[in-house]
Amino acid sequence: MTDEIEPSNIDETPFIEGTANAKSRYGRFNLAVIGGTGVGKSSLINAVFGRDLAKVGKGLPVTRGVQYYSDDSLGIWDIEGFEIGSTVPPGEQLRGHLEEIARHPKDQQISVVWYCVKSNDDRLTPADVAMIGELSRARLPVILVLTKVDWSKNPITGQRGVSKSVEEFVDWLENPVDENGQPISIGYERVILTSTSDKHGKGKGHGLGELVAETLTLSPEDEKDAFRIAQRLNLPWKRELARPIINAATVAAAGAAAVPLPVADAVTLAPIQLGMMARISVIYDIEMKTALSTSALANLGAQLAGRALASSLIKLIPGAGSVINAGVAGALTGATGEGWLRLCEQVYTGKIDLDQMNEAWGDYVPGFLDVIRKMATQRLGK
Ligand SMILES: Nc1nc2c(ncn2[C@@H]2O[C@H](COP(=O)(O)OP(=O)(O)OP(=O)(O)O)[C@@H](O)[C@H]2O)c(=O)[nH]1
Ligand SMILES: [Mg+2]
Repeated sequence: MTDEIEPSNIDETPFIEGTANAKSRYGRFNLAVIGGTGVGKSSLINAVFGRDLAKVGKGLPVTRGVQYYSDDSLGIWDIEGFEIGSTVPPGEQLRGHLEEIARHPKDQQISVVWYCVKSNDDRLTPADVAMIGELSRARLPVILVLTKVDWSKNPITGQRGVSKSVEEFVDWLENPVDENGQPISIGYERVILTSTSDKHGKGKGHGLGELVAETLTLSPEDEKDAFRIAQRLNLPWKRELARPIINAATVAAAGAAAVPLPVADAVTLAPIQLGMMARISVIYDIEMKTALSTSALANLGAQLAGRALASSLIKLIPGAGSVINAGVAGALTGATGEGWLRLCEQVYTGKIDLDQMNEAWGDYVPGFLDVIRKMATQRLGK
């Protein structure tokens, strides 16, 4: 028997609780996407959020033309555009939908609306104007999203641009006028040109970064973090959320070792580290990404924390001897957080498949420990 910490001795509860707390603290971002059949709503949602909730989320048939899909961090109200031939006027129909939505629980209420129109339509219809009017009367921030924009190369200048007719549509949208040339106000906040692929179904899309930036700006303050978590295009936002969690855990671990701990008691730091790891994995939506349960992730976290807190590793860190002082405890925890953050990023960007890792994580652990050891050494060296 060595004096190493057995991962099975680490209580996984702090990871499970940390996950539940983080999920309820961050909450859910709810987006309403409105537009006619085939304008590209689902493609846009897939491109921005990296998942097709209609397939993977929980679906809730709400009423004709309205569907609600959700998972932990994201809810989508998928609302059909106005159907020609309907007996109810478009504004009234949408008002009915909004009243229905307002009767739903608080965690399903709409934060931002993407009102989607095909960019090759050359105008907004009176139905669009009436519906956007209803949204703005309901005080919902609306982004007018022009979809399926074709960015093609100008044969002479070689520069990519949109067609003349799209340009004219955008000019009109920026300063809308009625048939008499009188300015009218329509009630959307911004116009954004997007595509999710080129006309051959290839390419990465266009305008999506701008769409997420504007969505974040218009989102109510207390929904912003949920949006940062739900979206998948902007990685730095996630890092910005994760860093303060690592810093807080570093401080907490230093506090826990204010009276230096015997190395054999390093496991005392495990709850702080597991809580930190849980929050970070919620930020990267690792459960969703990997289809691992919270308890499977908790187990993985405990394995890694156990290895990181092993006395053989701690003894390699300068400043540690037979005891762990505040500096070493903080450095070790900060480094574990950074290591876990990198692991989550790699899973998130698809560089590591955690499904496979669950079986083969042992192969990955030495590298993880190496990162922790280097970083802890660096932190103490500063
Ligand atoms: N060229 C091009 N095609 C697109 C783009 N976005 C979507 N499409 C295609 O348009 C079709 C409809 O896209 P969806 O995303 O399913 O549209 P939707 O609005 O969700 O349609 P419904 O759910 O049926 O109302 C699909 O064949 C997509 O591949 C785009 O940016 N450019
Ligand atoms: Mg769809």
